[in-house]
Amino acid sequence: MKLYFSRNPNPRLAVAVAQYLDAPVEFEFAAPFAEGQAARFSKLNPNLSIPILEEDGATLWEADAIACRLSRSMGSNFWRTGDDEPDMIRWISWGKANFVHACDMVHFERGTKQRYGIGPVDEGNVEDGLQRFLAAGAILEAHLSSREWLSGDAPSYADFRMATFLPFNDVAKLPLEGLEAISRWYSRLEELPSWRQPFEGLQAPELPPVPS
Ligand SMILES: N[C@@H](CCC(=O)N[C@@H](CS)C(=O)NCC(=O)O)C(=O)O
Repeated sequence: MKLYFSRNPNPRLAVAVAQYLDAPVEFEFAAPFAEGQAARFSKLNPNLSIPILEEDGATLWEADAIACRLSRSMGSNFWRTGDDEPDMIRWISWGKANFVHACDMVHFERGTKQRYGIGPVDEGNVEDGLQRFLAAGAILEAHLSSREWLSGDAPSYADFRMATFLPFNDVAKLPLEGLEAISRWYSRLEELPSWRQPFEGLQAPELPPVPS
């Protein structure tokens, strides 16, 4: 199995999952949007985006699908199975439409666009993202105030997915202050070496810096 990755948020998530599960994947740094790369990567993923998991001549794209695949192949309950699965999927689904989406909106303006010179920060989009972050953050805060992990009593993929953009908060600057349960939960995630340092030992250039 080969996992094509970069240091950006969704590939980082997939690498962290593979490392957490100790899955036997070969990691290959990829830059599918770089000049000259489209022809190769469009055959692996018509969206051109990463992560991509290549296995037995076929490819699987979307970090969530890759996490499910790796968890199954490792016989792990990280992607919950059986009666615990719907609850985990609830948080993945809600997260992508709400909390993660809000983080993505702000990170895209303050992070991705600035790193890659895509255009100036659209303050209207940032404001919209911040409003959504606060609304979703209140729901997440309430849920996490009485528990350590989103689903059950151990980390699941829902925790990793919910936190996709938080390692990039040096540039996104999402207001986590006052969201104490979320901050405690995120500190617990950072205690996991696979989450804190997923790229340890891997060959991958640093992301372009965000100009100050
Ligand atoms: N919905 C996709 C999103 C994938 C995506 O947006 N990937 C971005 C990074 S976050 C990408 O391919 N960027 C090009 C790069 O990192 O070189 C997923 O969850 O896997």
